[in-house]
Amino acid sequence: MTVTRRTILGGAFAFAFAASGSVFAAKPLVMGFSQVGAESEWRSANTASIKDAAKQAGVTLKFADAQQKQENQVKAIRSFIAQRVDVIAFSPVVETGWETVLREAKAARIPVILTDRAVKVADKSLYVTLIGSDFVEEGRRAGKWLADYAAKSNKPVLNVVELQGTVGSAPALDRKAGFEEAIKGNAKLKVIRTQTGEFTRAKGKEVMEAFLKAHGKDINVLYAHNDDMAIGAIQAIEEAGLKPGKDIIIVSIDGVKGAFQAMIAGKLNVSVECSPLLGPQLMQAAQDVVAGKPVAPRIVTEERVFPAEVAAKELPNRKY
Ligand code: GZL
Repeated sequence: MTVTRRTILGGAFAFAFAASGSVFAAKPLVMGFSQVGAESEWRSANTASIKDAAKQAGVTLKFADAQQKQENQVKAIRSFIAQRVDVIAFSPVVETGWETVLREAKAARIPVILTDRAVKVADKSLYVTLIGSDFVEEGRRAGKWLADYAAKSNKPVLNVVELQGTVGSAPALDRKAGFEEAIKGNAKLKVIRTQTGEFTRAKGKEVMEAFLKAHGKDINVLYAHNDDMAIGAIQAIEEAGLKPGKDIIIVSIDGVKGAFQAMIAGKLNVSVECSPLLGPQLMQAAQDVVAGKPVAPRIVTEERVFPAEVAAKELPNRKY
């Protein structure tokens, strides 16, 4: 564990106090945070959680929205290094292309914390920890729910279309892998189309319109990697004169309020929770790493599966 600048500074403060008898107010921790963007309800809730938690913890937050562009995140991280922040945190829009900038942060002796999404780097010392969900498990849970549904269906085969998240992002890669693992060898489930909807409502609607144009009533199931794309697809399904949640069964991930409302309206069949409320864990990890305390290399959030039948009861309890 590298001795951080702040630990040395902390010692200096202690010495100054002992020598001079006067007290210095400890300088608030300064965090640079690079956020993916504002592409979904989930992301907005994640941003709110981080900003609220920083305020609660007395952390000075320098926040940068990358508008889903990796080059903007790299620029923001370089700016945080130049400003000599105490800690850098970010949710990487895609898994690859981070080695160079993370090496620059390491050379500047500024610890880096990943939230939400993972990066693929050979040198694991380039970041302290990853705080966030197990996306493969989320994909498995979506696939298992659908396999249980298919087992009870009187249709010989259910044709599935898939709206993937952002190309190259950890949630898109892992949710696809987990879903495929859960339905592998299931003769009743056949994925006939898969394409990115970029985690947004607009793109999810646009791609679902294309799926419907090509396959129409042959589509039995939609698997969407997030609720926002599912909600966009619901609009496309209704505009095509079909009933979402009935003619086309919809399985989605995130568990945002919009999904609960769609389930209560009978238009969405299940949402697998993916909690965006990572702010408090992030601030705690930041304070620990800056104080030189050990931090677990992986902090996984606890999550549930919400089928439509529990949506009305659960909605009042939802925090995002
Ligand atoms: C998952 C997060 C994903 C959400 C989407 O942790 O990275 O990005 O599932 C969001 O809603 O856009």
